[in-house]
This record gives sequence, C-alpha cells and structure tokens, in this order.
Amino acid sequence: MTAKKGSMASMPNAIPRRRTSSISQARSPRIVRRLAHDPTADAQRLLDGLLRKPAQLEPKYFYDAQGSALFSAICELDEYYPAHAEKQIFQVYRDSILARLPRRAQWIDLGCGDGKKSRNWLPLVRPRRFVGIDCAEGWLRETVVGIAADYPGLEVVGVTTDLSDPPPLASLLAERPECAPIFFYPGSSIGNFTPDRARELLRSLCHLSGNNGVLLIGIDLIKDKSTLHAAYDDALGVSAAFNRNILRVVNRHLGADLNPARFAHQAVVNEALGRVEMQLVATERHNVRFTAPRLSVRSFDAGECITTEYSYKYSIPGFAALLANAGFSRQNVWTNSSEGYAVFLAAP
Ligand code: AVI
Repeated sequence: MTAKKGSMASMPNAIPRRRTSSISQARSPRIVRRLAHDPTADAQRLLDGLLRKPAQLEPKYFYDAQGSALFSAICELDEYYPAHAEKQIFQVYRDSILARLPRRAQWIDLGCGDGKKSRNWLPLVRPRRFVGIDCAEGWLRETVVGIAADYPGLEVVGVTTDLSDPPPLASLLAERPECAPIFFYPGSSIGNFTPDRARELLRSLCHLSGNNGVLLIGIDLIKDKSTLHAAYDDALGVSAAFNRNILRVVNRHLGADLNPARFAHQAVVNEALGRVEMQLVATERHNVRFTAPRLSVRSFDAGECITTEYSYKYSIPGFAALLANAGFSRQNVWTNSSEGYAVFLAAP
C-alpha cells in the first residue's frame, strides 16, 4: 500500500478543552517511577562505557531538556525524512488504521516525548486510559499533565523507564483487564536497539498484548546512503548540536569535564550492518576527568570516537520476520509515497 502525497487528510490536534465543569472532572495523572532503578549502577555503567575502548554511550542520555528540544527541532528539518514520512502515512491511512484498532482500549505511548503524536490519535481512538512512557522524567510530567487537562475523563498514567529492559508494565496493564492495550511506538525508535534487543522488546510487547492487544509501530527503511547521511548530519548543524549535547548530560551525571568543543559530530552510514552510527570524534589529544561514581581519568587520542547511537534501518520483509519471530502473526503494513518508511500494525 502506498500513500499518495496529494490526498492528505488533516487530523484534529486535540479535543477542544471544555469549560469549568469538564475541567474539574480531569483526574491528576499518576506518575509511576521505574521500579528497582539504581542511580549508582546507572552511573557506573555510563562510566564503564566511556572508559572502554572504543567508547560508547547509550542514546537515552541524549534526552535532557535541551536534547529533547533539539530532537524536536531535528524532526522539523527537511533532511530528517522519517518524521515527515510517518506523518504522511498516519494522515493518508488514518481511517484504515483506525478501523483495525480495538475500542475502549488503553493507549500506551512507548516514548511519548511531548505527546504530540498521541494527541493526533486520542480524539479518534477514544481510549479509556493513556499511559505515557519516557525516560525524560521532566518532559514526561509536562506531557501527562497537559493530556490530563485536555482530555477530561481519560485516565492518564506516566511511567519513567528507558525500555532498555523489557518494560515492567504487566501489573499496570492488568489493572484494566477490560481495556485491550494499543502499543504505540512511532518514530522508528526501535531502530535505536540492536536487532537482538529489538526482538526481545517486541517479544515482551507481544506477551503484554494478550489476546486483543495490538502494536502500531513506525519503521525507517533501508535506503540510499546520501539520504541517510543528510538525515543525521543536516546542513544547519542541529544533529551535530544534538549529538554534542550528550557530553553536557554526561558531565552532570559523572561530574566530568568533557568539552563539546573538542569533539566533532560524525554520522557514518554502515551499509553492511544496515545502520547509521552517530559518533563524536576527538579533534585533539586530551584528558577527561570523571569525579563520580569514582575518580577516573580517560585520555582521548585525536581521531578517537565515542559512539553515541545506532539507528538500524529495515526492509519490509526483514521487519515482518522480526515481528513474526517475536510472536506477532497478524500484520498490516502501510508505506509512504517514496516507500522509504513503513508503519506496521501487528497483533499476536
Ligand atoms: C529517536 N530516534 C529514532 C532517532 C533516530 O533517527 O535514530 C534519534 C536521532 N538521532 C539522530 N537524529 C535523530
């Protein structure tokens, strides 16, 4: 199925907020923090990644307030086609997707960010409950408070977790057994996991879907090198700023003195492994000092890289096979006009 550019329908942004009587019905959102979260173990893992050769950071550290704002700016760039392609698919195929979604559901946004994407669907799907999941707690709080205020009567829950382990959602979802889960995972965010980790996450979502749940997921497809490169190294330098900002986040977590000016942004298209690699390359030899969780020093040679993110790209049959392998046997797929992006709707 292919979306045609000329036939875009517009999607309502939000149900208009009603007057005092309805607003008073809005329930305050519940924020559930990740259980068994150990900040010292997290800091240790982060430090280990940086001391290792080659150094590697987990992409979840991109998303402090500044990084989240920079990512929103990336999504507005012409070069960052995944955001536009997915929007096009959701607009053109809205009704056909909607017809396949369960009613009276719980809508679970895996990485809700500012909640904009979910807001396009909430008035149409009319779920009973919204569960927003994000690793950026400040952003999550703002998003769920806004959604609770704008959708009176909707139960709103926020969960802080980074999805690097299967999300601890079973007991939360079991509170509403009458509401089938709709897992909403747009933006090709699953591409930031290795295929093995992606399969593991999909397996846990399949398990959590039960008999009536579904997964609506956006997937960036393999394409030519220059399009991919431009999407991760744009002319304005927003991707570069987003990448370098991670060093400021690390400085806060580890009391470190990483200097963003001493690292250059680099996006490498690794065609053999089907991924784009985001890297920070030391422009000169220098030492970096860490004060937490223990005092350490790491020297970087000129040209040495810190890998900050992998963004895997799939073929349609490749991702369909990954879904099937994770237990999703019923699948629909929609693509945009250039067929560079796909949206899958999968059910166990
Ligand atoms: C969030 N994620 C899917 C983005 C991506 O395309 O991998 C993050 C990003 N990194 C650089 N630009 C955008």
